Amino acid sequence: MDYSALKKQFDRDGYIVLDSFFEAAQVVHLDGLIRRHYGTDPELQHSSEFLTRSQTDVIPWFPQQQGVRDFDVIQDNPRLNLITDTILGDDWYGQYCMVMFSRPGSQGQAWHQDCPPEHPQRFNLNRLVYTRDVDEETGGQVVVVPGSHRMGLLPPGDPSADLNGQVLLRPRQGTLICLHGHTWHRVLPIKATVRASINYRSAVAGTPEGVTDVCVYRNMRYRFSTASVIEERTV
Ligand SMILES: O=C(O)CCC(=O)C(=O)O
Ligand SMILES: [Fe+2]
Repeated sequence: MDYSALKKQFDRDGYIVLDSFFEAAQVVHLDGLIRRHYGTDPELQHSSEFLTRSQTDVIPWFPQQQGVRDFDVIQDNPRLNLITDTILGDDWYGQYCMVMFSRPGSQGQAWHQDCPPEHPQRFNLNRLVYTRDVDEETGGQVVVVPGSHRMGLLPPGDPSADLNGQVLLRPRQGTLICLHGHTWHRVLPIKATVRASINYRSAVAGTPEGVTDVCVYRNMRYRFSTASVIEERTV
C-alpha cells in the first residue's frame, strides 16, 4: 500500500475508500452480532424532534460499552492502525466503536458535519467498516463532497438536496472508509434491507473526547448530550 499517496488523497479529498481492506471472514461474525442485537424491528432511540428535524434515521449502539469485546479485533488491527498513523500522525487515540443501524425503508442521514469546522485542526476521524455490500439495490450509499473538509461550514439549506460536486460511494463487504469529520456527507435512503456501518472513531491527541457532541446539519446545529437544537440555520 502506498501510504504517502493515501495521505495526499485524504488531505485533498477529506476521505479515502479502501475496498477489501478486511476479509469477509473478519466481518461476517460482526454482521451476525449486529443483526442479533437489533432484531427485526428495533426501537428508535433519538428524540422525535431530532429524527424529524435532522432527517436522520439511525439507531446507535456502542457494543464495547456493554462488554461486547468482539469488535476489538478490528480496532486492534495493525493495518488499520497504520492507516490511522498515516492520516493523523503518530499521536492519536481511539474514541469509541459505534454501530449505526438503519431500518428498511428509513431515510438514511441528511447532510452533516460530525463536528463544527471552526477549528480546522479539531476534528474526528471516522473509520467506517461495512459488513455487507451497499449499492443501488440496497440504498444507503454514502455521499460526500470531495475537499469540503477544507471549505468550512456546510451551507444552510435543504437538508437532503443534492450538492455541487457530490460523489456517491458504494462500500462493499470489508470496505474501509476513512472520513474526516468536517467533510460534508450524507447517507441515502435505505431500500428493502437493513443497513449497518461500524465506526471506529479516532482523533489526534488533545482533541476533546466530546468533539462530536455538536453536529452541523443544513438546518440546525444539534447537541446530542442535551438533545437540543442549539442553533437554527436558515438560508
Ligand atoms: O454509516 C455511514 O456510512 C456514515 C455514518 C456517519 O455519518 C458517521 O459515522 O459519521
Ligand atoms: Fe457522520
